[in-house]
Amino acid sequence: MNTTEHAPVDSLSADLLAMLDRTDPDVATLLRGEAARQSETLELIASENHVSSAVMHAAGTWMTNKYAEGYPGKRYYGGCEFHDIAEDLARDRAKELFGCGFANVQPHSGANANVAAFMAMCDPGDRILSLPIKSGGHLSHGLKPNFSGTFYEIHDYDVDPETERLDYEAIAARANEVKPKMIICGYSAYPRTIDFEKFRAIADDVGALLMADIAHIAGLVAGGAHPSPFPHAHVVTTTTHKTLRGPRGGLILTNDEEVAKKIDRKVFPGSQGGPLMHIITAKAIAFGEALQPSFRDYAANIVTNAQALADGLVEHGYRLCTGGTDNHLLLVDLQPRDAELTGADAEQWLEQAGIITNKNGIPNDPRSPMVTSGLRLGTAALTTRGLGADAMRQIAEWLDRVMASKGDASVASEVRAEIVRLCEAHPLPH
Ligand code: DSN
Repeated sequence: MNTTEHAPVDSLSADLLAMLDRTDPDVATLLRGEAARQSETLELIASENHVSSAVMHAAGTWMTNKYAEGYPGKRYYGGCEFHDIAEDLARDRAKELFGCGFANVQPHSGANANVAAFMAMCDPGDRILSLPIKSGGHLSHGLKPNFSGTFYEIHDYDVDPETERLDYEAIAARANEVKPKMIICGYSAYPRTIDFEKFRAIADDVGALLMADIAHIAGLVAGGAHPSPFPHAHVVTTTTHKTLRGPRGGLILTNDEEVAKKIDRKVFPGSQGGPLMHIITAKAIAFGEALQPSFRDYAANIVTNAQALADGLVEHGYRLCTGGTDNHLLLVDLQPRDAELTGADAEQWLEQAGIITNKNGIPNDPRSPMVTSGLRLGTAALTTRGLGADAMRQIAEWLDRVMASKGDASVASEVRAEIVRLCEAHPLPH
């Protein structure tokens, strides 16, 4: 993809680029390219977002230089005075944001958060009931080559083959058969509201623990646009960089004091060493931003935009898995529009036009995960740019124009020029 490599950047970034021009021009060039790529393209990957300048720059400060193994007040290294303050701020803000009594902000990622949660809640070999990746689950919920599928006995529940939605009666029946130690809810490609209360009732009926992985919807939960997993889940894991719009990282939450003690032990020293204090500092800032009243509007707008994008695509003849969306993402079945069209082709053609997406399997997809019959689209990053429902209709038209052209280069370049104009009118946050 060609970019101008002249994206408008904030003054701190400009200083960094000027320094790198002298000391490491190769890196200066790639950073300018990436800044321009993000500035001039539409980001529709459902798990991505654009952080504020404060979050971005806080992740590159003096806080990166420090080892701080342990927890505030109980470190294995001297010199942690300000790191304790940063971690306490992040923990307190996370608890306030999600309305719970405990937060561990040290997981390096959502997958790392899940490692620690599994270790805290279960023993190796225990039975776990989860949605498989092919139906919208996450690889850390039981995929065979992952730690989860390697060390635990994983059993599946599935979405209903007709409605493609969670069928709580069928899940209850499956839980009765399997008698799992833990049930996992929360997904990577499920466009509908999750009923955490029903999941807890199913878990209680079979004496199981409930883990909610809210990585995708954390920003919606924080902003009141999706029901909270509290007080229902025994443990909640999430990433901090998707709809929550923080730095890349993980987070574990609970209201159960016994679970909390185990989580702290299983994060450190159980599965990690030194926490990334620069990222924890950036998490504190992001949680502070999410506590502002404006974040509630942001969360509501993400959902309104997803529904407008869904309506636009349906008008162009696409089928949406489950028939639509309640959250930030759409899972588009490409087959009814064009039986030959694959997710892999669509992803590549759209990128040429400046629309960034990812191919995604749909329930019962006959194609392989590297090809797929679907596209997953999300509106968190578009909403951060300040785009609204009218823009979503226009984006649906661009998506269709590019896919209908089957990768025609002149169509891609025509759409790309229109997208650059829209992006210039809605610059990224500084
Ligand atoms: N890989 C992420 C996603 O794209 O949904 C989940 O961790």
